[in-house]
Amino acid sequence: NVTARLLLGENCGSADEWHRNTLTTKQTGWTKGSPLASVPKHIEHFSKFSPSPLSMKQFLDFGSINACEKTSFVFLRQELPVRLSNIMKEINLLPDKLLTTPSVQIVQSWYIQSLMEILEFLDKNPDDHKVLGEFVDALVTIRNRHNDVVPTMAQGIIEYKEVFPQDPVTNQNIQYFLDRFYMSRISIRMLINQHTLIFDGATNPVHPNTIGSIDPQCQVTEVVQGKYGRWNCVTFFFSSSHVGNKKSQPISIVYVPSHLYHMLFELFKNAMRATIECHENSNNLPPIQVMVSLGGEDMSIKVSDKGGGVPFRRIENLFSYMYSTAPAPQIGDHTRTPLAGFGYGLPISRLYAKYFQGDLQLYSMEGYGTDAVIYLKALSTDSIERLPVYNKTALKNYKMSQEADDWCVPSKEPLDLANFKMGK
Ligand code: W6P
Repeated sequence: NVTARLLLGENCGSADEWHRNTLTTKQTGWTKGSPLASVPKHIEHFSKFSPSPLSMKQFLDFGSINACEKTSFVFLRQELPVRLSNIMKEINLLPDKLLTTPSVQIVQSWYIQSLMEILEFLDKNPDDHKVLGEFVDALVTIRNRHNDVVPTMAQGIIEYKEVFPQDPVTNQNIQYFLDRFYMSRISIRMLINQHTLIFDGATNPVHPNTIGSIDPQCQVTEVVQGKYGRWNCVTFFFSSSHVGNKKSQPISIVYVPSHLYHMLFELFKNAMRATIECHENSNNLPPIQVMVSLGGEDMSIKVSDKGGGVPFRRIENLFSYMYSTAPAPQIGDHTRTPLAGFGYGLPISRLYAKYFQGDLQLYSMEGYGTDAVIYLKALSTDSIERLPVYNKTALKNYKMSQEADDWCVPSKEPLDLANFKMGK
């Protein structure tokens, strides 16, 4: 029972330092000879490899007629341990007060368990069909095990925040880690989804031309219009919303429709909320406008609302895991936390955009409204996975100490000029 042992582990060291914390058998209480005892050694080995980012073309090749399940299997039984181990090294660099929270311990145990299950396949025969089938089953088990990583990590942050009040350094470090951790997770799930979808022998009945989760002709305006998922109340909104592009032609790119849907859903949700809250006393809501544009390099989608905007100072906070991790509101508590309800939607949507070399940015004018823009690569040759790698630079970023800022702190007190009076 991995979880139980990890919870019993003594990972207690200095309190608030972001320092190296190598997982040892002593710390975890693992007994020598158990399969778990060899895990740190495997993490050491596989974290020395850099993850191999795949391009859209490579993803599509795995699903084409000449590619085979065997090739994908041999690639994944190496690449998945590499990606898992790289990020597990970073988990171990978390400050003890965060690493030892029950929630983070559980997440860590899931990673250890999944790594072990994939390593089982290293000495198996790729020509054995039974092995290939077992591998698909193992991947499905692993994917399900990690379904709740995001809320579980959020719980860990809440537990940590109870001990440490929000401070800028903590916020920066958590931002750095979670951006890398969730990007790694997106990429690992992408690999697992591709393999399990392509080699389960069935075609997608709704979208027969997809290669795994990739649509080689993803119609962007169709995803915007909600044809890929249920928009629920959003469809209603579309009656008054304008979706346009310059030439009124269908625009398609090689992309993962579910990722695009996730980002757009988040942007619409926020735009609608701002619009409704800003015009509470009016029976006429200004429409949300969408502009889709295809250029030589970028495919951009702009979602514009007239919901009153956000002060520039607060924009960064909309993407902050720390500031948007609010404990569940207590019954009877009517104090409104400024960002409660935003959740992790925006930072994770931005990761989806960045995953294939795009971005997501907000341009807001307080008092008027907000433009949210998704930038994606127009060319599949530019759509290459953007992956974190554990190396000296990453290590340095975790060792950051609490030093003074090199910019002055503005003071709201009036300057007492008497201090500067020269004697006559
Ligand atoms: C707002 C805040 C926001 C975030 C993301 C997208 C749109 C909007 N509008 O007022």
